[in-house]
Amino acid sequence: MPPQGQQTGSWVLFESDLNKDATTPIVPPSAEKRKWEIVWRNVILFVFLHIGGVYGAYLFLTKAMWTTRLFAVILYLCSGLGITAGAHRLWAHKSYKAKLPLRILLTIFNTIAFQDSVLDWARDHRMHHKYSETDADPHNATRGFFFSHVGWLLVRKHREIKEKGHTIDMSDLKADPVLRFQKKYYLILMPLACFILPSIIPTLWGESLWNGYFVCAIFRYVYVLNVTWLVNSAAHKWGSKPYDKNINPVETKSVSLVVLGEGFHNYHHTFPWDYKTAELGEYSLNLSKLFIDTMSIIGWAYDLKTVSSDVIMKRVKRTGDGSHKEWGYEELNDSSQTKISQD
Ligand code: ST9
Ligand code: ZN
Ligand code: ZN
Repeated sequence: MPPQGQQTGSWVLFESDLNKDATTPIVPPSAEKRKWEIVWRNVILFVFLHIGGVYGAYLFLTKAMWTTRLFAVILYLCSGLGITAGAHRLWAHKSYKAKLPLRILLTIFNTIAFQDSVLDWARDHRMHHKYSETDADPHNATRGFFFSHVGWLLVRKHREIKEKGHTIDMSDLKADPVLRFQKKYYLILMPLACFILPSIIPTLWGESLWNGYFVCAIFRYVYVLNVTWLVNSAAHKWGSKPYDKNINPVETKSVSLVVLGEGFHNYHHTFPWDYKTAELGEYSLNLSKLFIDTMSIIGWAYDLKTVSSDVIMKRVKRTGDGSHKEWGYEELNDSSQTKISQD
C-alpha cells in the first residue's frame, strides 16, 4: 500500500513504488471519513426526483403509448450523446474537433441531459482526471460508492477542489460562443429542453401530459443521471485493469452498454485523449463512437485522436494487470491474479 498524505488524506505515489512487484497493484487507499456539509435542498430534490423516476418507470412499462416509450428512448440516446460525444469527448477532452452545426446539435442534446452547463461539467471532469482519487477530484471514488455515485452532489465541495480549481485552463471552452450562450441562458434553456418540451411533445400523438411528464421527462432524466453516475462509482470499483493496475478505474462492459460506450474506464483514464474512450470501440458497446464516426463521414467531426496499438501494447505490458486478451499474462497461476475479474 502506498504511503498516504497526512493532512488531507490524499494519496501519494512515489516513483520507487512503481513496478516494485509486477503482480502487486498500487491503488489509492480508501479515504478516511470526511465531514459532510449536507445541502438539504439537493437531498430533498433528489429524493422527490427519484420517487418520480420510479413512478415514471412504472408508467413506461405499463401505461404509456408505444410512441411515448420510443420518444423516451430517443431522448435517452440524444441526451446521452450530449454528455458522451459532447461534454466528455469533445469538450472536456478535446479528443476530436467539431464544426459549428455539430457543436450546436451537441449543445442542444447536452441541455436535454441537464447535468449543468458544459463549462461547469468539463471543469469538474478535468479536475477528475488531473486529481483522480484525491480530495481535489469532485467525485473522489476513494470516499466510497455512494459518494462517487450521487453523494458528491448532496454536499458542499471539498475546499481542495476550489483551491486547486485555478490550475485548470478553461480558456479554450470559454472562447466558444455556443458554450457561453448555453451557460448564460441555462436557467431558461434547461427547463425547456429537459422537462417542458419532453412533457408536451407526446401530447401531439394523443398521450396525456401526465404520462409525458413522468415518462419522457422525469423517468428518462433520472435514468440517464444514474447510468452516468455509474461511470464514477461502479467503473471505479468493479472490473479488470488491463491497461494500468495502479489506478482505480476499471473496464466494465455491462456499464458500457448503458452509457453508450463509456465503461472502458481503465483504458479511458490511461489514454484520455482517445475519441473512442476504448481500445477497440465496437459499435454495439460504443454508440458514441458510431455517432462520432458518422459525423466524421459527413465532415462535421474531424481531427479524431486515437492511440496506436504499439503504444497500447507497451503500456499493457508495463502496467497492465495481465487480463488483456492479446497482451495479458500467458498463465494466470497465481490466485491473486485469477481473481482479477473479467467483466
Ligand atoms: C450531474 C453531473 O449529475 C454528473 C457528472 C458526471 C460525470 C461523469 C463522468 C464520467 C465520464 C463520462 C461518462 C458519461 C456517461 C453518460 C451516459 C449517458 C447515457 N474548479 O459547485 P459550487 C468554485 S449534475 C474550479 O456551487 P458548492 C467556483 O469558484 C445534476 N473551481 O460549490 C464556483 O463558483 P462558479 C444536476 C470550482 O457551494 C464555486 O466553487 N445538477 C470547481 O460547494 C462554487 O461552486 C445538480 O444537481 C472546479 N471544479 O456546491 C447541481 N468547482 O461555479 C448539483 C467549484 O460560479 N450541484 N468551484 O465558478 C450543486 O448543487 C453544487 O455544485 C454542490 C456544491 C452542492 C454539489
Ligand atoms: Zn474523461
Ligand atoms: Zn473516472
